[in-house]
Amino acid sequence: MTEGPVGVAVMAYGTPATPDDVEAYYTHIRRGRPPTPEQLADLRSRYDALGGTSSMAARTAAQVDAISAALEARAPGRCRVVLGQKHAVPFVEDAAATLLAEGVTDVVGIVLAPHYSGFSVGEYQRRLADAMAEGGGRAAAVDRWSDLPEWQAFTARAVGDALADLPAATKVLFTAHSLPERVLVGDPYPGELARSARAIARQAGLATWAGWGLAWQSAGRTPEPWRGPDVLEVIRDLADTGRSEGVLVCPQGFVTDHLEVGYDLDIEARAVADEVGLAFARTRTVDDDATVMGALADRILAAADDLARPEAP
Ligand code: FEC
Repeated sequence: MTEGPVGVAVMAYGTPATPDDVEAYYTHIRRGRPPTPEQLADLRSRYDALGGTSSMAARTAAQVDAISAALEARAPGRCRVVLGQKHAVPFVEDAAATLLAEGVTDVVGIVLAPHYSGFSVGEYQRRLADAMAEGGGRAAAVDRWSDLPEWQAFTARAVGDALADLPAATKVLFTAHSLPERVLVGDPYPGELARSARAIARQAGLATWAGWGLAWQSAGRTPEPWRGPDVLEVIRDLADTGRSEGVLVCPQGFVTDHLEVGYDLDIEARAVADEVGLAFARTRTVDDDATVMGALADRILAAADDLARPEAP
């Protein structure tokens, strides 16, 4: 057990700070390979549609502040909270360096994404653990929180509220970021998504036979197979059945209104729904909801307690 505060690395995807940062950001996502001019133009046009950048930076900062305030309320002075991002400064490694420089050697990492995949959340946690270990520190992980009752209840309410303004024959599609099939072999991600969708649908009182389904979104523009079906395809299929008048997309894999929600759903999926004659809406995301951020703080404190426990002889 170490003296002093425990570090908390709240980790998020990151977004370009300005339109000029889009190329460097995209290059980082592509693990150092610069995008082609066409790929860059395509990504820029999506950010342009949102006004040049996404609102993710401000929204992530609000989430970090809310988690910080919840930790402080529960355990005054116990935690030192820092932000660490996957693809933009401050990087995950910067978060570890900040803590180590302050003499904080124990850290709990939590990713602002509810479901675990070795390729997504696992990578954040590995990067944090490696960076802490290099400086003589150690890391514990809150790997998943899609089972959090407060988050499920928030999302079920969001579904119910959105359905109130849609036709009675509306299907709810729970979506998450697609991943390449190759990384999903033996990975818990699809199962976790199915379980949380089922729990939220049940709480929202959706009919299981036709009321809801699962779909994937935002697959990468690479030739390898990505997990499907894609939400755009599902919306078209739904219209073809002739049994639905509307579609409500619930992006359960995301926690805020960033590019993947603001463009891929609010612009692209809405356009497909308009084209095939279905009413369209998507549910609000959790953002910095105080109850859910408080419940995350409880998970963080439980992980900190485990880390502080003296090792068994
Ligand atoms: O608003 C913003 O500026 C940032 C939005 C953003 C979020 C996000 C979340 C996830 N991604 C995940 C997986 C992949 C894989 C690739 C990939 C590529 C991109 C590109 C952009 C982008 N992602 Fe992302 N992602 C966001 C943005 N993502 C931009 C590059 C252009 C494009 O393909 O659209 C493919 C590259 C690779 O092989 O690594 C895979 C997953 C999440 C959800 C979990 C998380 O938040 O970490 C999974 C937000």
